[in-house]
Amino acid sequence: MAVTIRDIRAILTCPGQVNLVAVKVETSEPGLFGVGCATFTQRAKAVVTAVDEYLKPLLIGRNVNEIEEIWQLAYGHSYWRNGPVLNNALSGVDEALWDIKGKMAGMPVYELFGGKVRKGVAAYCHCDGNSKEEVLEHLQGYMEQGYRYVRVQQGAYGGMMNGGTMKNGAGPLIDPDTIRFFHVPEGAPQGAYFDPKRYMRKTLEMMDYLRNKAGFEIELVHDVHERLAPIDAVAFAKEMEQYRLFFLEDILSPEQISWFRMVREQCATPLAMGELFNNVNEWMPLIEGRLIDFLRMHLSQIGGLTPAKKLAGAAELFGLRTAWHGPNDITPVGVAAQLHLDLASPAFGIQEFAGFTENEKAVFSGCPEFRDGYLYVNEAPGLGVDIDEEAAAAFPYKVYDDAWLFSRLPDGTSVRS
Ligand code: GCO
Ligand code: MG
Repeated sequence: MAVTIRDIRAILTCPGQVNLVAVKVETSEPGLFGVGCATFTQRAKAVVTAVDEYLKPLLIGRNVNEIEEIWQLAYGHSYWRNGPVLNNALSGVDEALWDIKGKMAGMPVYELFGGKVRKGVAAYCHCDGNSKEEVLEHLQGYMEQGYRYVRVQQGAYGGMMNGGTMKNGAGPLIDPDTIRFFHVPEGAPQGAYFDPKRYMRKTLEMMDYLRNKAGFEIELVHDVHERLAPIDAVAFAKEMEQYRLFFLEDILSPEQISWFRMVREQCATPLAMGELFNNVNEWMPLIEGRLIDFLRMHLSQIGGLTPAKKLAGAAELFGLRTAWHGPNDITPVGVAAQLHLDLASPAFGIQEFAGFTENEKAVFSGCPEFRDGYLYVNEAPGLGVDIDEEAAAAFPYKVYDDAWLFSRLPDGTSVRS
């Protein structure tokens, strides 16, 4: 008698700075359930609706063993190709089904993917500061914690003044400091102002300083976060080549990926892209053309472990590596799902990691552990992470502070973040 899906529900909780969505899939076998990650923090409530109103009625009663069948059915059932909301909802069910399959097999999920090709997963963390000196100080701190890979930024993304974000939306005109600092026109609206050319200059100065002070042993990454005009991105990648980055991330927006060819023809700075991708048509040209080096997809944004497993295979065949997206807008279940894939992938590159707050560890048991530069799963069958729904309810949804997403150029032009 096949084990079937008995119930599916989305669990929305905000134990840290951002809204997290987990999905619990309960089965016809008493006590057998799975948990997956469906976190799209800027649109968490839309994902909850997609899970509870669309996937639940579609999938209840189906055989939990048939993960690929369920993924293809759920993906195609919307007819129009999935975007970020539906992909996240599908990811929550998909990862929960892999969790269930591991529990039924009595094995951690990495065993189902062919077993470990490494004993620990090397991680990188985020290092920021308002000056190159402050970035160096923080970098040295992370190196003492055992990190051998560190992302370095000076002033968040785009080098925003003092790394802060302006108040967003309507309201009084922006403060006098911003007006002076960015020389904005009269009547300029609120926003997170940044100056692309200043950002380039300050970041190159920072990199030069860090390499002079910290040397080339420490692997550094930097995230441009789509803040440059394409031709400036080409120049920036070329100037960064001397600093031997582990990778330079999101130098272009998803709408401008055709410019990657020009970058590739002019420099050997390793390139990373993918956290904003939802659809195979976005990443295939970059993989086929070997136009980037690291795949940065957010697993729930592309539909979960099932598509990510295929992407890791494509990376191996085309000479790319994985660097799954994983700052603070992902549940510990989602982190564990990435790690199980990282442990079994020959094409693994590096894993982004933002740590867990004490409240997140109170809501999610079995969180992966960081020790001396490496991440470890807890070896329990499945993904190894569970959610305490009562504890989750104690941290209700918070309106997302999206001020940093109202990015503006010095003349007030609104740009993507
Ligand atoms: C990264 C990302 C994040 C995103 C965030 C958006 O490389 O970790 O760029 O910092 O900005 O995930 O919600
Ligand atoms: Mg990024």
